[in-house]
Amino acid sequence: MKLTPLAAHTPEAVRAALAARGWEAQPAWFAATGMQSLVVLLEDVTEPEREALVRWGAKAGADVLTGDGWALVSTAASRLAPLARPDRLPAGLENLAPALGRFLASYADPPRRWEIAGRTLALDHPVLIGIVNVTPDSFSDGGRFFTADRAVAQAERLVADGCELLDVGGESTRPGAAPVAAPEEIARVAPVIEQLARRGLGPVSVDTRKAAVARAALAAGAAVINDVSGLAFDPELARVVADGGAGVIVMHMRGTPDTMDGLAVYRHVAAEVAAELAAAAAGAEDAGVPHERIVVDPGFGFAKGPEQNFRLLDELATVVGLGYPVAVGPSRKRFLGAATGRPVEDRDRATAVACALAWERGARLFRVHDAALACEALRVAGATTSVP
Ligand code: PMM
Repeated sequence: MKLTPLAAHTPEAVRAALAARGWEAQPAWFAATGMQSLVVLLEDVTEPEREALVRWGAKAGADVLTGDGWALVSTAASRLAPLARPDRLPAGLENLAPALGRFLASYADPPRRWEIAGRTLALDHPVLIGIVNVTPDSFSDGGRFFTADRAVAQAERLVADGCELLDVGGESTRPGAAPVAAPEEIARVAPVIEQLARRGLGPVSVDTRKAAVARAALAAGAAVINDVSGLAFDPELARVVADGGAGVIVMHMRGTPDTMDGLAVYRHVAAEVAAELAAAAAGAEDAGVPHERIVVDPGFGFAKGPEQNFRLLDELATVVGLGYPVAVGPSRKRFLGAATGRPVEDRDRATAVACALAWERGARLFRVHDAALACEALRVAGATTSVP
């Protein structure tokens, strides 16, 4: 007998091994995802539920570690599946079925498209979002015009380098940045969005927390609202997205850019960020935004310290497990400087590596300042995975 260890961090190795032995693509993919080992952390577990889980684990051959109010379950996806089926569920575990069912459904069939205003973006390959910042120092009309021209030139470069979405922002969200009133923010972003739309550059997203800006941006031709506050800053914003038929990026942060650093306290950063994002996305759906228009983003650098950002990057699968497409924005951020010692203007290589790691963990959209390096890194990362 000859033994070959297979890579198990994704289903790819098993899929390829089956395909090489004559299996058709689809059954090979389903068998490979079924064999894939999954680990789920269960919290708010009652004592009877914990006992039922331990009994089930012993029978099913699953690893179950438990403590007071929690359990960690590790087994193949196909073994976990009966726990999500009301007809096969062991007594006492009824509360587990809905959440597990949702997770397993999105694991087996991850979102492959993102619906935005007027079109659909395919997510079967890495999608680059190019950053177009319109935060001028001079607010004179001349200054604005100059800025708009520069923004269009930057957008042209980003598209040439592989960006499929352009994210126009008129308010800095760095800690200590001066707040920008809605009329001023509109005056910055709307002319740029109009020009990009007129030149067929885009689709365009607007990076804003304000409903009034979102409304003006959609009127100017934007197709996506990217809200770093996760729809928490302006209660009107979710309705504007819903009424405009726009796509939305719901990003995780806590507090505001001025208070967020003091709120970077987590016991388990990935679990907490995912739970808070799930609540924000559910709020969007309650306000009428269809599920297939929502993308979530863990918000690197927002209410997270360097170590928390790296933990979150490593455990991105927890956010992917929510069942929405995941966008990431590590571009040039401080945590990359902490790891490399590089200043902000020399972090595009680190950004490209972070994007490749995020792709491998399930992210599909990548918000970057420089697209050329990230595009190359993502071509390599993308080539290691197949799409069934
Ligand atoms: N980061 C910034 C601004 N907007 N939007 C999303 N979706 N994700 C991010 O990580 C994000 C964002 C801050 O970065 P910048 O000031 O360099 O643009």
